[in-house]
Amino acid sequence: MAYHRHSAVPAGPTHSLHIAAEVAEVEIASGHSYQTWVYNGKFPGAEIRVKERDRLHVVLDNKLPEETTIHWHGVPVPNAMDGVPGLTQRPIKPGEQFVYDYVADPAGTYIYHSHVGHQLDRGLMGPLIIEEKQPHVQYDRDYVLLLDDFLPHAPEPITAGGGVIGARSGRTTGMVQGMSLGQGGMMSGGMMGVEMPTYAGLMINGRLPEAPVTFDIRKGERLRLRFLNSSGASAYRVAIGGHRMAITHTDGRPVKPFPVDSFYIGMGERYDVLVEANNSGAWWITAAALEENLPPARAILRYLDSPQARPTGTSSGSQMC
Ligand SMILES: [Cu+2]
Repeated sequence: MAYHRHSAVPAGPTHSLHIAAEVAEVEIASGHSYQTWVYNGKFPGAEIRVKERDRLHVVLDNKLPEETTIHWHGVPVPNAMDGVPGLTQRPIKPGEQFVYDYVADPAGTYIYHSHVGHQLDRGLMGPLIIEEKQPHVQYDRDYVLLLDDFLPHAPEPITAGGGVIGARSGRTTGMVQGMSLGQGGMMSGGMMGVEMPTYAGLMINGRLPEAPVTFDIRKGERLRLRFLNSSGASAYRVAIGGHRMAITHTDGRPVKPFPVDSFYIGMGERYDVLVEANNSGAWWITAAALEENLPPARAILRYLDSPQARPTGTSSGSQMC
């Protein structure tokens, strides 16, 4: 059934974007680059930020050696714009273009990503923020933190794995043990977790833990942090040293704010939280994988009025709530 939330409300201004899906070299830590598939040469793809009811007009240019599409994860777009190959559209062939055009509604925190095979695991993803005209919470800063598991090589199809399952990772993910692994097509988007590929690291905004991004803040501010889990197969526990959080939105939808010390975020999920900046210093924001034995993804929350530029200790130390 079609979803028309405010269909009587006229659409806002149009944002015309051009997105090239292409092969590019991206840096994920100082001096550590690798070649992968991304949008407009960037990993993650550039943030798309519009107001609710604005119109998005996106020309996707497929410069990849394979077919591709874009899925607007979580946004109730018209069916023909949903980017599911073979179901809502023909996959876009190499060298071809496709135009996605829809009204961005309702407001929320979303992900745009490829919906062909395991392309998501290469880096074809980015944040899509549809801002509320009247948010139900007040804040001074708004930051996006996209979580991803880093696959340093091309994703491999399930059926051609040749002992990938168990042999390299030592196990399969718990929820699907005993399932038939026959159909690669079931794995579209890589989000169903039939096996755990050999990820080499966990990232926030495309940076490995040794090269974290820093979010500058000032004492007394209220921060809105939007966490997006764009990982192919990693779920996380998220926490911030020295601070509690209030969850204000789950999967884009507003909820009555409730305080937490940490929260779990699964693949494809989004949590928006509010943080009161009331504890000067520099603190780790960490996202520890629930199943993989990898160093947690992390970023730095830095008070500009503090002389400290980096948190002391490790992200898994006593700072954690
Ligand atoms: Cu998705």
